[in-house]
Amino acid sequence: MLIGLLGKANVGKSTFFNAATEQEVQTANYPFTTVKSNLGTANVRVDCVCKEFKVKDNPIHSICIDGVRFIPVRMLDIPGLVEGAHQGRGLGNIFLDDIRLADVLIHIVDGSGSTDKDGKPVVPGSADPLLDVKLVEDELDYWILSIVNREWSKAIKEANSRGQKVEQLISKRLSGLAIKEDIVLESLKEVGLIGKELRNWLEEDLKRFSKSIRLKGKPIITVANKADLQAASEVIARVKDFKAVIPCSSEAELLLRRAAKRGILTYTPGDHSFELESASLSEPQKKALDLVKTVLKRYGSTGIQEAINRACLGSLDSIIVYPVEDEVKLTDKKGNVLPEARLLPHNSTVKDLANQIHEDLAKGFLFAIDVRTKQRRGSDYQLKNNDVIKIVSTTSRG
Ligand SMILES: Nc1nc2c(ncn2[C@@H]2O[C@H](COP(=O)(O)OP(=O)(O)OP(=O)(O)O)[C@@H](O)[C@H]2O)c(=O)[nH]1
Ligand SMILES: [Mg+2]
Repeated sequence: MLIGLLGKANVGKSTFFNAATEQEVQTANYPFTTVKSNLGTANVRVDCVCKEFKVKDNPIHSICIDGVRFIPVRMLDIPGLVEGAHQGRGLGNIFLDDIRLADVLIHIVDGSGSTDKDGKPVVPGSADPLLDVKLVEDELDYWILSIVNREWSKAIKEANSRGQKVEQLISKRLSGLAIKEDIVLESLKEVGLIGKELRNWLEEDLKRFSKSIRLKGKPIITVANKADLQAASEVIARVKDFKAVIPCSSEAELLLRRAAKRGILTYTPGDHSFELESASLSEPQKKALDLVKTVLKRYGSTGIQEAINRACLGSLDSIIVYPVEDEVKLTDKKGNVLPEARLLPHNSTVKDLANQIHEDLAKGFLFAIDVRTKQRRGSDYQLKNNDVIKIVSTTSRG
């Protein structure tokens, strides 16, 4: 799974990225600090099944802290988007190319209203984040439209001569965006274009269809960053009347993670509070913690974890499955208890899980055991969230 972080320049995308992935990419208070995207690993936070099964786990591909499991997901910090990117303005196609493979997008806006449309600093509260929302969503719609209707008349002729269906033609055009045929079909249905001959499509049809594809194929979670700044309360309250946003302070999350690393405090990402470990704090440290406390008090958390979880579990409706090789001890071959937690699309089958673990495991698939119920499951069994599964395969015997 890949989360893309996008937004206009200077809103805090790289700061969000650093806080979520614990990397140290460059950030600065001027536009276009990031000119090449950065790839890192963030985590989805879920309640682990170790508590239910009353076991002490020792995961190898994820982390479990007191029953809270952190599952890795890839995250891409993308350079700032400018109006007209779909026509090649700013970094144009490079920027849009970065979005192609993202399964879900986190759109970061400046919740304190302190950057203009080009990302230049302005008086806090004077810029309107709703304009950023429109700018980015419009750009994505135009971009998808330009891919769908590229050399449209020629494409219609070719499709007719080959007897190609509408959904096949369009899916082929969108394959580079990792948008599958079922999404194309759903969108055609939604905008009432099923059965309408391509040559009869109007410009308006293409526009409505492209927007529907964007909403389904590249879901967006909107985050109002810089929530720690004084002007943010009023700006975010105003935005919330028109758009669902998650208030967020990347700065606060960054401070918490760095302080936790240095042993100054204990903090589990996504928690509503932290525990101070050090009694002697310098003045700058006290000031930084005051900022963090204000954010936690006002919004309940820094918002970073909530955004990641909503993107992966809410928008994409993914499920978590725990594969094991020993259904009694819940271990892998090496004795690691609940060794991994896998994030899968919500309609995944046991066979999909086997394929994800290893092609050979899927090839030799015999049956699976649902560890919770001890029932045998066939390859088409649709997995549920928190299933613990053992796969029995000719390749796993002996
Ligand atoms: N107060 C506050 N400042 C923040 C927050 N997040 C980022 N900033 C500041 O905003 C400025 C821009 O941050 P970046 O992370 O470089 O922004 P960006 O969106 O990656 O910018 P570009 O790469 O230029 O598009 C920096 O001065 C950050 O310190 C936040 O949550 N609160
Ligand atoms: Mg940046």
